[in-house]
Amino acid sequence: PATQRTLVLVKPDGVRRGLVGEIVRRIEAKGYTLVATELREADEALLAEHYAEHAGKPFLTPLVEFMRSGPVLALVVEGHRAIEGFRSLAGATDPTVALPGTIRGDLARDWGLKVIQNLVHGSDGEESAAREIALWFPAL
Ligand code: YYY
Ligand code: MG
Repeated sequence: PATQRTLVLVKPDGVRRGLVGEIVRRIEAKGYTLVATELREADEALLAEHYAEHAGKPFLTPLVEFMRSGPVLALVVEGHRAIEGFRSLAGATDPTVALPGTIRGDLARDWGLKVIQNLVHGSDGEESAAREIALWFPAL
């Protein structure tokens, strides 16, 4: 498929730390297009759906608690191979080993908490992108 859409979240740590502009700048500088954005406070039901693949994992409860700790910026980002491309911009899940040059590698660190605060979420495949976009932006 040519053009893809992916769901990106700037997590509460990114909003709190004033990194929304920097993160959106990187997405735009890469050449992707913003299709929709919304700043919102996610409720537990939305987050349980969003993180359904992680049901039963030990980090799910602290993850949902963290994701409810403040507003998140949800974005739909579009471009050729945008799903893989944003994952590449974001870097590895663990910010300690995420490569410099990536959002997580440059801007996040391990705070020694129960959950990894790594600034951003990006859909990990076409199926999850479609599911997550429908969840966060039902009108799209
Ligand atoms: O897709 P990505 O965000 O890179 O990682 P996932 O494996 O989907 O995990 C979602 C989210 O959960 C991750 O961004 C941080 C947190 N997490 C964690 O705190 N501890 C882990 N061992 C794995 C994930
Ligand atoms: Mg994931």
